[in-house]
Amino acid sequence: MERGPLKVGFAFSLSEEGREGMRHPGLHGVLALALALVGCADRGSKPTAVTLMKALPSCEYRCAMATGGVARLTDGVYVEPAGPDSSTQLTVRLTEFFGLGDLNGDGDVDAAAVLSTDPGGSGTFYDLVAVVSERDGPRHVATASLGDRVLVEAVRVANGWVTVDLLTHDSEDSMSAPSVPLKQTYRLIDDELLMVR
Ligand SMILES: [Ca+2]
Repeated sequence: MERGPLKVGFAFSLSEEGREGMRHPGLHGVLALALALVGCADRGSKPTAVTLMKALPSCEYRCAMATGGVARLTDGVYVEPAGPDSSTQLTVRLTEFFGLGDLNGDGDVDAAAVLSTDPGGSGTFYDLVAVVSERDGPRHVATASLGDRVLVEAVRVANGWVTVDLLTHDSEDSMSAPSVPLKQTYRLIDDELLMVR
């Protein structure tokens, strides 16, 4: 189920470095844009909030439902046939919900984002993913399932904690209309996103 167009770039506060880059694009801005355009191939440069944010829609994400267990997104979307000779498609999509901050304590900015996976049948499955900045580029290191047809409302990163606000279902809800508000908090520990409360 599609929930509006991909909108990357409004759900976080730019660092001072990011703001500076936006005000004075110049050579620095051109370089940042060029690096962003190659997405996960952004290798060897110091990660910034801006370059990481722009790389997310072209990163490679582990996805158990995809062939080979990997979905490399293009413009925030990955599509493949749902099965041999299938007329339906598996679609993995980067939603507009993400937060930026240092998740693994190494001082470099990382991202927590939400992917949706529509396997081409019933259901759309939402996952919280952790993408950490490494020397050779951003890397998807951990996934936590948020559920089938939940409604994600916000993702925030603060002091290494990831908080997700969402609506989930009670026994009265139809799958298309979750009504129960939940706030879940995660921490990235040893490349696992653990729900801590
Ligand atoms: Ca980090």
